[in-house]
Amino acid sequence: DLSTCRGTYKGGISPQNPGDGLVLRPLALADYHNGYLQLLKQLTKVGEVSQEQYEDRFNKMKACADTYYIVVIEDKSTGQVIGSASLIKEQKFIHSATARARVEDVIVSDQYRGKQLGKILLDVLFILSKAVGCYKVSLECKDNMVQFYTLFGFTNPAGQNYMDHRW
Ligand code: 16G
Repeated sequence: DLSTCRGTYKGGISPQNPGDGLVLRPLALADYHNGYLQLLKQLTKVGEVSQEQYEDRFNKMKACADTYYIVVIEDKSTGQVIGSASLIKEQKFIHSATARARVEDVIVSDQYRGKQLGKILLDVLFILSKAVGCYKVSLECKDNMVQFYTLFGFTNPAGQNYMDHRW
């Protein structure tokens, strides 16, 4: 229910109306042909992903009930996906068997920046993470995005460190 969105926007836009010709919707199986993977290339290395691989991954995610929420913004005039953000819900035993959420793969296409679309995506993921019962939401991001996420109340809590190990 996007009407619970508490964000304020300039210029009369909102998650229900993200801008002229733009719509917010869940990622679809057909988005392989609508520039979704090309969009992700603006975030990081995507590599070769065939249509079959994309569809297999999409279907595996969809089969995990109440876990993957991938929200995209489509430009109806081109049919292309020009923004995306993913919320992943992780089940926990702690905090009375609750769940937590992670914000991942947030990207707005370079030609569409400065239109508050990142804010719309983030606000929608916040609403979703509360609606699906998560006690917190976290993310990791590149240095140049720290300021942006700070605007949404994300902090780097003392005593918690992001670490990874790559192969
Ligand atoms: C950023 C993204 C993360 C993504 C990673 C890819 C957000 C909030 N963070 O940290 O979701 O998976 O970049 O970078 O969108 P990598 O290819 O170096 O792992």
